[in-house]
Amino acid sequence: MVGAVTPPVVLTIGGSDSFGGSGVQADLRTLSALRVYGASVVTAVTAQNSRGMSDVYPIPGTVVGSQLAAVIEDLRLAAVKTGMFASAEACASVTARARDGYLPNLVVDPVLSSTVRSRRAISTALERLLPYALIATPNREEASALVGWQVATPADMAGAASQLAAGGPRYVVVTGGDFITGDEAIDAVWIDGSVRFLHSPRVNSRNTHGSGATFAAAVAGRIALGDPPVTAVTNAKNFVSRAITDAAAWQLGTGAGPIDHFGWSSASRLG
Ligand code: PXL
Repeated sequence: MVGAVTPPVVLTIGGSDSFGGSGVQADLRTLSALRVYGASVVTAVTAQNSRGMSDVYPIPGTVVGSQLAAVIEDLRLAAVKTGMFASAEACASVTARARDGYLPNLVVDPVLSSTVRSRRAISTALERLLPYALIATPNREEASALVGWQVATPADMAGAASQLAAGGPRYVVVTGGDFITGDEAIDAVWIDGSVRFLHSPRVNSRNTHGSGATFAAAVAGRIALGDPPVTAVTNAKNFVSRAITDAAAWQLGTGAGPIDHFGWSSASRLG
């Protein structure tokens, strides 16, 4: 019977984006597009739009812990994704649950927003969460903050991926969506002892708001659907590339607009 199969569950832990294009909103949209059921633990409320972030209001660590307790005592999680933390305490409450084995197939997107007050303390707290991650997905800037040196070139991305993998995660993807050589964007993936580069075609669009969150959520969603990690990464990358391409002509907001999670503007669906 159609609809009789219970969907897998992914929990996303992160911030609310008032603009709607990134954070928990992007994660739930991504999971829905993949036909995965999404639960959410909110770590911060952000005031932002397509032109940037104006304020971050942290949710107290105890409140983050309470949301987490409610979810894990009731739902069987297939995978978990973390995004923005606005306090070290909130991150630590997640790390405690990860340590106790409640957060399977953990994908850590180590968001380090410059708008957050305690950026250094959060970075340190994230380093304590990373050993429990199956996959970490920093961009070049986040990777730089975590390794303590400037990650610029593809060789740097490979070095940072291996350095971060030494801290725990089995797989590390240093995303370089903003790093274009020729007609390609490059990501460095640490897999089982060596680094592989993934190439994707350059997409010319300023509508990329939420593409990092979407990538990590798609990785978690694909893992929940049964993909092996490397396949999940490749599928997630294709998902994001397609979503960026499809939203290239969208005019939502006056800055960097959102991406097309559901393929509403796919060429195949037009007309
Ligand atoms: O993609 C990074 C990110 C995650 N979570 C929230 C955000 C952002 C970037 O703006 O606002 C809530």
